[in-house]
Amino acid sequence: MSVVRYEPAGEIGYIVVNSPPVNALSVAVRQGLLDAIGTFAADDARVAVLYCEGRTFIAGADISEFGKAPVPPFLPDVIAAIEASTKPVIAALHGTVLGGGLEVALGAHGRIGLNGTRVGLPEVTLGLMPGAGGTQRLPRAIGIEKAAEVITSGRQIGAAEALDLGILDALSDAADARTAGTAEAQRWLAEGRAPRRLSEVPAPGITDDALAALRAKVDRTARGQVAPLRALDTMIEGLSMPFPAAMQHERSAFLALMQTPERAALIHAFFAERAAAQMPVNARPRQFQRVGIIGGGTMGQGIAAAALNAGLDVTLIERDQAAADKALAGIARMQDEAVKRGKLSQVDRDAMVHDRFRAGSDYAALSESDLVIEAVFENMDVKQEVFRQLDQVCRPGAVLATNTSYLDVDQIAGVTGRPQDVIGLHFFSPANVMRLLEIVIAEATAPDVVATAFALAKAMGKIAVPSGICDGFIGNRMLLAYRTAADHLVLDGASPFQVDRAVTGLGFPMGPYQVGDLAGLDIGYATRQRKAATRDPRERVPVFADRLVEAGRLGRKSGQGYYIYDAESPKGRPAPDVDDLVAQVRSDLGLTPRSFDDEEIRDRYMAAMVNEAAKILDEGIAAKPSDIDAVLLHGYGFPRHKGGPMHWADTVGLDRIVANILSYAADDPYFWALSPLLEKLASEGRRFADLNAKSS
Ligand code: 3H9
Repeated sequence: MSVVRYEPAGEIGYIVVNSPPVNALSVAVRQGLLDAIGTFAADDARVAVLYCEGRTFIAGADISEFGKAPVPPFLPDVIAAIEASTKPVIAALHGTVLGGGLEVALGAHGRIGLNGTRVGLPEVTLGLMPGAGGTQRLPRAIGIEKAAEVITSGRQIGAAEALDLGILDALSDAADARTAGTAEAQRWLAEGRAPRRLSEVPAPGITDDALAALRAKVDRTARGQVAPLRALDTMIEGLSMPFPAAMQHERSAFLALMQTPERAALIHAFFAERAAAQMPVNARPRQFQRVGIIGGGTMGQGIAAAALNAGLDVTLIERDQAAADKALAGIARMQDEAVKRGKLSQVDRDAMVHDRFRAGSDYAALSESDLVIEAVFENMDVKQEVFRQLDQVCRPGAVLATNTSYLDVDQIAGVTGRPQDVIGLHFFSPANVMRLLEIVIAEATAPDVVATAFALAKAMGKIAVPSGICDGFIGNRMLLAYRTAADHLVLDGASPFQVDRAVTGLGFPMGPYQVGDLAGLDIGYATRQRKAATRDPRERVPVFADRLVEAGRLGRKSGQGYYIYDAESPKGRPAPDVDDLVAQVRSDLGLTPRSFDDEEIRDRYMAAMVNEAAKILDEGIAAKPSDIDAVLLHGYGFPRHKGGPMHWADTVGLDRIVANILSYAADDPYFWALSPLLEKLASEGRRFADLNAKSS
């Protein structure tokens, strides 16, 4: 069946797109739209309604066509044909009207949206800019400043705001887009309205000062990405040209961005997230409506909020009623915050906190739970005791999950009589905000339990990545490796502040010492103390970090760590004595410092990350390289416009990374033991991406 059809129905003609999953503008859809607009022109209908079947109106250009030679008809021409129609065309919108989808709607003469519709121009999130008139029609519809915000942020806009801004003409509570579009078309017919073409609206202007302020703001928030500023400039430049010239100008800027490594990285990230969500098993999920949570600390509260937001019922167990009440208060506060930010209605908030949430101290309350997530103190004995109790009270078939971030899930499952029901669900804090969920599949975990974990992740809007069992799973194991590389740099002569600067220069929001301060320096200290007795003598200890903790400097929570946090610098300024403290440690250890430039710092940091990732892949802990990218992008602040460490490594060249590691290994062969997989790929001239292709 054709992906676009024209249905004549008297005075109204329907242009119907049906191209699952998201009605993206593939070449077939573009051609279909062009044909349909021609049929409408020749038909007796006096107005057309353009709408989509399925879950959404057109969600954009077909991303899978990017990077290949463009095939006509090109989208700007299709939209020009829609706009040029002498009879009105009304776009009836539902779902996520994004990118080229919104550009098609802006080419129509009227736009009505169902309640719940979301619109946006997310091209910059793919390293692109709107390439089918978005930079020229949107400012004519809503003004330069608002259009600049929409285009350079790439954010999705809710229906009410879209109406307010003037992107939509009207909202409808009809049951479907066809009904809404029909009502709007009848109104147009009754009023005898003629097409209003945005390309014919006079271009708005902006003062030099306002433009300078806008550019400065976009530059600040772009964090090294090219597309947002390029999009802004193209919009402004185009507005001073005749419309057809502006369209040419936009098209060439769009095609130029298509060639950038940033675009390749961002689109890689898009597909990596979706590839990670492909379940490694073929099974149907069990039901998981009633969720139990053990532990009401920060993590337990965050998981509870995420479950409530997903529409699930939550029973939270704490050690006593006072602790349970405290958890309830914490969750209520989180949801109040969400109401304040407009993310949640007061009615939904009340239903969550009063009707769908219970907190108590008796495990018996979990007897009917479908899925229980343990989020207690990170200690094997404590966790095993929790699972023994769960084994006693939970109904047969309930999924039992641990939120451990390091411990062996097999050992936890082993204390129950139902290891097939046990799985790891490693949430990241704050769990109601962070999108990553590592799904740790244990030796005996049943396929339908794995399927349940993936279904839960989808319900919660999380990026699920499967992981095998090892110390730290995918993300924390890599974190340890690159943090250690940073510590070695400091021991050997770099300042912690220089390391942070070099790392943020790569696009990370924070460097390792800023992250340490934020998390609390006592955490790493406690781990080092615990591991001291079994530590390999070749391992180098960051004694300077221990000295800070021993002096009571725990990071943000104590007002001082590597940085000082006070009213003058709430986000922290370098503590002036840290470099001396580090120098003293070097001298105590008999180390002769040398200097590092930022490039070497970055090379070492990234080499440690990539080398560990290759080992993780080789051991089968991660299923494919793009899964590792998804983990680092969503749990560890890896700059999205670099695509993730595996994509980054492919871009830099594996042979270069191997050569670096071999040169570092001359001084420290223990830490810099080269991954055999990395060595093999480099010697064969292959890339990590080749392994993605193999596994997908
Ligand atoms: C653009 O429009 C440029 C123009 O300005 C100029 C052109 C000249 N193409 O995310 P989901 C697939 S740039 C191809 O799991 P959800 C996706 O891979 C584009 N495929 O569902 C997945 O496939 P699979 C601007 C696409 O409900 C399946 O659909 N548009 C596209 O959680 C389901 O996706 C965007 O950036 C696409 N455009 O979310 C929008 N979109 O099942 C990008 C999705 O095989 N898309 N697929 O893994 C999204 O943000 C989300 O997919 C959306 C649905 C919100 C639409």
